[in-house]
Amino acid sequence: MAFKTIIVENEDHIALIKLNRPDALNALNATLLTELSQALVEADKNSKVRCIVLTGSEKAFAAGADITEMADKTFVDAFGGDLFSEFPNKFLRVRKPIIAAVSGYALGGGCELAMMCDIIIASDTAKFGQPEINLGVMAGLGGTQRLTRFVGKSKAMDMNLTGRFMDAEEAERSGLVSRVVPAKKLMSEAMATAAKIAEKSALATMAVKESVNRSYESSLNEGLLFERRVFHSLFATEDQAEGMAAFMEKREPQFRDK
Ligand code: CO8
Repeated sequence: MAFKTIIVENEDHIALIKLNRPDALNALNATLLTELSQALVEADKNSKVRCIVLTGSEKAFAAGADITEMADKTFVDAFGGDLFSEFPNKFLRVRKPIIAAVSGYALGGGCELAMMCDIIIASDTAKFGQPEINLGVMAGLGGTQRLTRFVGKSKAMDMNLTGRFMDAEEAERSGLVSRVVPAKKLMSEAMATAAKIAEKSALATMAVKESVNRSYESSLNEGLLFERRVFHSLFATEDQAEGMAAFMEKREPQFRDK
């Protein structure tokens, strides 16, 4: 499918989705959000794809929701039209792991988009922020919720109240990103990580994604029970038998997603 605001490349078992509005630092307008949802749904359905990588440009992962599209909206438009609710609903239904490869600005909705992904790998040039306060509004897609869970209350308040940016080093120290690499190595690191995940049983990687995400949506006891039940259910798969047999036979496993 031809898209206007994103570029999709399928490489081996990886769907690489690049945000592509260079003139607006990949600001998330309605077209981009629709196209991104479509590309994600397609990648999730495509049986060849085992992991998804989402990235932007060297200068910006995404500088937030498109301010020019929001500027004239009223409360009735925003609340009545349930602004920005369709996109996360679709995004969060994707069952395959999604890696955000972030270089440059990840601000507002851009930071929130990265946080909706399963792993964030950052280049040393990355800057994260929730600067909506400077526009007289606040975060609307997880900037007060996910960010608080990732970096704690004090830093989340700091970023949301002052609008200051967090650099890559601070983001790694605070638990927002999983690793920081030199800008030149960002894509090779993200693709190598995706390739590593693609080698695993897809049943197991989907189970991991569901279980880790459950930890944000339930009490510890409920989350632990959910995790244990999913763990039990993986013993119904051939991949479990193969993975454990391969370990004992000192060979590489051949997963068949069965
Ligand atoms: N929306 C629209 N256009 C943008 C945006 C944006 N968020 N960010 C940058 N641009 C445009 C600029 O207007 C400029 O366009 P032009 O060349 O036509 O004037 C072009 O991109 C380049 O930007 P700058 O010249 O400003 O580049 P600088 O390097 O000087 O500055 C910054 C880079 C610091 C990133 C700066 O552009 C900036 O502050 N951008 C706005 C950041 C921001 O406030 N983001 C939050 C937006 S609100 C939001 O995200 C709410 C989220 C709600 C949910 C979202 C669901 C998806």
